[in-house]
Amino acid sequence: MQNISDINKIRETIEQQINEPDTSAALEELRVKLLGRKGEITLLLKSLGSLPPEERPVAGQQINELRILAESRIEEVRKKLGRKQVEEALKKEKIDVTLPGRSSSLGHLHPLTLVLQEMTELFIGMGFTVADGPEIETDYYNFEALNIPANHPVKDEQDTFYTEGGFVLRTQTSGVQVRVMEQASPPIRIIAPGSVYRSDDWDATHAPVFHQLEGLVVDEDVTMADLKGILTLFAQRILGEDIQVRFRPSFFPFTEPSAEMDVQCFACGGQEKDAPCYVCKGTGWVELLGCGMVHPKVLSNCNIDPNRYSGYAFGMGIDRIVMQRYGITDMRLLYENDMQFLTQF
Ligand code: 2NL
Repeated sequence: MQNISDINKIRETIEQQINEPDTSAALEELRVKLLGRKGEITLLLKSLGSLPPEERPVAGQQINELRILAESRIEEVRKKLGRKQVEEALKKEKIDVTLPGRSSSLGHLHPLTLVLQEMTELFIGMGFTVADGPEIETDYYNFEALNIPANHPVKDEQDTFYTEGGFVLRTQTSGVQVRVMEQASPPIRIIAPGSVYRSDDWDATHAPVFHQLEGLVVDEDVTMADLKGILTLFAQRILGEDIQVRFRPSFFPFTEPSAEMDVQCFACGGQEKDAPCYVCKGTGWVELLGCGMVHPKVLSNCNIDPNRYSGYAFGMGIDRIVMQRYGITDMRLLYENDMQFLTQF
């Protein structure tokens, strides 16, 4: 049975205990103890009904005052604890703005990209545009359209990766040029740079993925002299005005006649004729690219009349050129993402 002395006792408890909680959890515990469903003040209110009716209004008012007192004291302490929490957080999170900042390191382009961009810009300067296409090709665009029918021995040299749906990872970027020839009419003047694939093992001079830049010019009256002029200019721009070039007969199924363009060895300058130069092996010349006049069959495959138009094409591997330019002796370094190697460029 609760009575007036209980009220006084609870009021004293409030005054004594209200400042004890130092966390919001402890404060909540105190609130439940006083005002919760089974809290002391709540029980007191519930016991009103057992008092004689004439005592109820006075007791009721006193209990109510007690409830208001408890609520307001708890609210005060809640605010005080909140402020304390913020102050502590601020103390902990203090930032020393005078400390020097941490610098972030800036990346840079891969040597393959650097050389590819430099070459692309040279050709753009000579009036070429850049064409792009898929790396997963059909047998038709990678081989057939280029005068490489099924069972042609070149398919052995250019063995690649095949998908279950009958596609191949392109062995050259020529498919890009075939698509351009199908869709545009001459004059055509394009380069097609990009990744190409062969089923080679990884070793110092081979990789199953490498990079190629091919070029194609088709117009009326295009001759081998145009090919020699443009490619000699390209070699001079990329390796220096004084570089010597030579063209050797060669064979590609998609060009006729075909040639290989060599440049004077840029490591020994063609001088080490007897001593074994690591770049030219003492020959004085380094192979830079393959080229030739576009085969009439390739033109007609792309609906271009070989009696009216002629064209020249060329293709070069970028990886070997990058290796020669920077004196890299192992091709795998270009693909291993070793930061110690890459940050040198
Ligand atoms: C090499 C030689 C070459 C071509 C690529 C070509 C493309 C079309 C038509 C005719 Cl669409 N030819 N490309 C021509 C000659 C040589 O590449 O050694 N590449 C790494």
